[in-house]
Amino acid sequence: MIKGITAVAAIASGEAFDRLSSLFRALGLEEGKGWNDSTGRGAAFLAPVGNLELVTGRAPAVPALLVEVTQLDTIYSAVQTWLKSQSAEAPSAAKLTEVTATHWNSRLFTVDLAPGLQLGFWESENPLHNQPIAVEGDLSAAGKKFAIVVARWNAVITDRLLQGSLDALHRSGCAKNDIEIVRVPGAWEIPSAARTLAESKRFAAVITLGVLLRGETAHYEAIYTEVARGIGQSQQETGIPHAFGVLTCETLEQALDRAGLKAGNKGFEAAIAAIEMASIQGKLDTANQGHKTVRKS
Ligand code: DLZ
Repeated sequence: MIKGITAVAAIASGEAFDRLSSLFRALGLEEGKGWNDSTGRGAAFLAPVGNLELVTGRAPAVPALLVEVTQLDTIYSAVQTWLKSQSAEAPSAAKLTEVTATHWNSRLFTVDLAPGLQLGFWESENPLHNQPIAVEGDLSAAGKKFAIVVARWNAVITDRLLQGSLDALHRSGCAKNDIEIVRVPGAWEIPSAARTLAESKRFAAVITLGVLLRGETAHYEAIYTEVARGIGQSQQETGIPHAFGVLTCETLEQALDRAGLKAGNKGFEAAIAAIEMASIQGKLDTANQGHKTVRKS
């Protein structure tokens, strides 16, 4: 079964290699496993969608390294910011073109990072290729505020969940000052704190983190049901997305596996869901606002 396609790009110098890696990191591309030995270095960057495009005859007038994006203008600003941060080290190397329309129904800009190293960013004007239109969230947390409610009970686990959530938020562009963390005694206290935060309307989403261990928790089912109901009710009644990162496990070992050992980090996953839902909620609110305006006129 095919898992993915790796296109290998040979970069002429170590300096250009470092510049390109730095730009990809600044844009939040997820890093894969790199390598470094006496023969050279490799840096892997993972993209949600990968293409290996074979071309014969007329080659398209674009750089060989092309990154497809959504929100091209935001990416343009991010690249400009990155370039400014680099200018002291490499004053003359980088050149950024304007965003221009291509003959293949897209918009594109390029950046010259080093001699012989040009990178292109593009956005299709018809990314769905006539598929039915769906409202979809993006995974950008930049400029949005998030609240995290985390239980201290089983802190050895919940601290890891919290680290996972913070990792996801930071990697998605959320500023440190835009994250508010509230620590509560146990899972039982999560719903009321989450609700207070959601009612303040200061946050795009609330992330809830806790661990209930069946073996250690008296009335486990009753507590779990109430915590889940309370978080769900807060979400529905305030209209603020709440991500559910409350683990329910048989044993501590199982909980550790879900907090970053063997089965991913559920705190990271909850934060990603919160970021996506914050984006969807924003789009739905905008659509509803437009609908109201149309009905009034
Ligand atoms: C009391 C209790 C128990 C037995 N087990 C857990 C647990 O597994 N996970 C958790 O987050 N909290 C537990 N608690 C604490 C309650 O959630 C609550 O904080 C206290 O009962 C005080 O109201």
